[in-house]
Amino acid sequence: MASLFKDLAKISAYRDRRFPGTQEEFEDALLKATTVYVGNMSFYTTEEQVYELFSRAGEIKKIVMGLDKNCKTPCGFCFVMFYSRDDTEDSVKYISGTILDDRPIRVDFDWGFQEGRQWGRGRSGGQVRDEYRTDYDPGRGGYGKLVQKE
Ligand code: GTA
Repeated sequence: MASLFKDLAKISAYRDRRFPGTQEEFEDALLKATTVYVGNMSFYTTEEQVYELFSRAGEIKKIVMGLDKNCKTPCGFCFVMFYSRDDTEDSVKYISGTILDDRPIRVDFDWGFQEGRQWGRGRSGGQVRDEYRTDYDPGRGGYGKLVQKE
């Protein structure tokens, strides 16, 4: 079956500034990826819940939960690794935008998990987006970190 994800503009808007290669290598990795990044998760969602949901797309090799680098607690994202590319594409097609713990999650192709990528990169330990947001989000620790410090 022809892939729906040949057009890189449609494949991912995210660019990892810590990817250790060229833009071309980054794009190539995304086109072959069997790993997805899952964003906009609640801090309370467990690995078991992620497993249950993503198993609907195919057999999962491994899940890595994203953690706050200071507290070592879940901070609202994870990586799901599949065995097959077709299952990976299905998870992006069918699971992205679905509701998990009352939140629409975002499923994005990922260039590949490496040790260290499980940690939030925000100054306060969590994800960068939770540093700057100004809304109140009870599933993600309340207000953004900068607002909390004001
Ligand atoms: N495949 O979309 C993604 C993705 N994201 C958002 C994070 N990761 C992702 N991987 C894929 N797709 O391993 C991965 C990272 C890392 C881990 C934690 O998750 O590769 P992070 O979220 O803490 O930090 O990463 P990251 O990704 O380096 O943050 P970045 O790109 O600076 O900013 C993410 C978002 O935060 C921006 O899109 C924007 O919405 C917001 N943001 C960033 N800077 C500002 C700012 N100055 N003001 C306001 N908002 C900001």
